[in-house]
Amino acid sequence: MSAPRFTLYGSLSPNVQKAILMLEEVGQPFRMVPLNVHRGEHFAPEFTRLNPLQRVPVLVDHAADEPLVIAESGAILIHLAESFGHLLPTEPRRRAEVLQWLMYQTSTVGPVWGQLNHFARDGSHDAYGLARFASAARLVYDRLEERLAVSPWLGGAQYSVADVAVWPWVSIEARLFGTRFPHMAIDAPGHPRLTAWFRRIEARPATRRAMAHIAALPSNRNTGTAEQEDRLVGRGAFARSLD
Ligand SMILES: N[C@@H](CCC(=O)N[C@@H](CS)C(=O)NCC(=O)O)C(=O)O
Repeated sequence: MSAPRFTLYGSLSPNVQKAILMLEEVGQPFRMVPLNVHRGEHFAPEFTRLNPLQRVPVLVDHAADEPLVIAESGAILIHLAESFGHLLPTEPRRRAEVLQWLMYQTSTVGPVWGQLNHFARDGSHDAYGLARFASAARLVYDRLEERLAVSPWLGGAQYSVADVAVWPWVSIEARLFGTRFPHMAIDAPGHPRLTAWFRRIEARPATRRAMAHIAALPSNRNTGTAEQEDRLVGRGAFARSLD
């Protein structure tokens, strides 16, 4: 049996889950290389050579003689969509709409919810940071609900990479915070369209296969030492000089 065309480096994080979801959408087998970011495995020289940004996910496409290495989850989704002609329209207007919502995910949904995760979970006692990002996160939920009131899918008339990018984030935030921040629960009454959208995607065969794959990945939370956690978030001895 030949080796799969793709290798994916990653953890259990939502940005990695996006890539898994998309690989299942395009029906491509892949080799998964799990990295524990809490232990700083993504700072190792071998991984840094692949991605100098020291972030996961990283996808390697071995189709050509010289493997193509892609970091940034949005770029990974676009590469897979274009390679297999799936979930990214070519007609300029429809494509622009999809890309707008994909960029909204990478520029806003992920970073805002990621900051909330930090202030709500990681032993932070910064009440201002928590209040600021809890409110910003709520605004994102409201924006998604507004969008789904005028469009069946985030990217327009068809399921697209924009939906693939947002779905794992909604899934993970619900699991982490659905009790503490009730609007984040999947079935919260305040966002019926988002709930219906989530359930439609959850029922897709590719999503089911992706979730089975994700369920088999190790959870690395609370596995890092205090020093490794400081390095991960760039604080304490790892804070950058502001001189
Ligand atoms: N914009 C990047 C964000 C990637 C990212 O933040 N990945 C996290 C896991 S979700 C990571 O690698 N964190 C390790 C670190 O920040 O050192 C993407 O969309 O791929």
